[in-house]
Amino acid sequence: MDLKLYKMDACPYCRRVMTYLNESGRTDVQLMDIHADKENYRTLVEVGGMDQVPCLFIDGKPMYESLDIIEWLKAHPQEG
Ligand SMILES: N[C@@H](CCC(=O)N[C@@H](CS)C(=O)NCC(=O)O)C(=O)O
Repeated sequence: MDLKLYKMDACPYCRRVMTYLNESGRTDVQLMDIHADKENYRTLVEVGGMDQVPCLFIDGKPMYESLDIIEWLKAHPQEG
């Protein structure tokens, strides 16, 4: 499964998801910083449809809302 988290450092909702990722030790989520790379920002808006982070792309399909993202990650543990 391809997992990409669109995020930015200053966002408390992104930090909430990052805290979960760090605490769980999960390593299968690629981090896509929207400030560090403008291409990430463009993809977020064009594919996701909203200028809002955090957003988890699950096999290319966007999921917004930090609590929904954490819930989804918990329900779908890292494989392998
Ligand atoms: N309820 C959302 C809030 C996300 C949110 O407000 N993110 C801010 C950054 S901290 C944002 O992207 N704001 C820009 C916008 O909503 O257009 C969540 O929990 O993920």
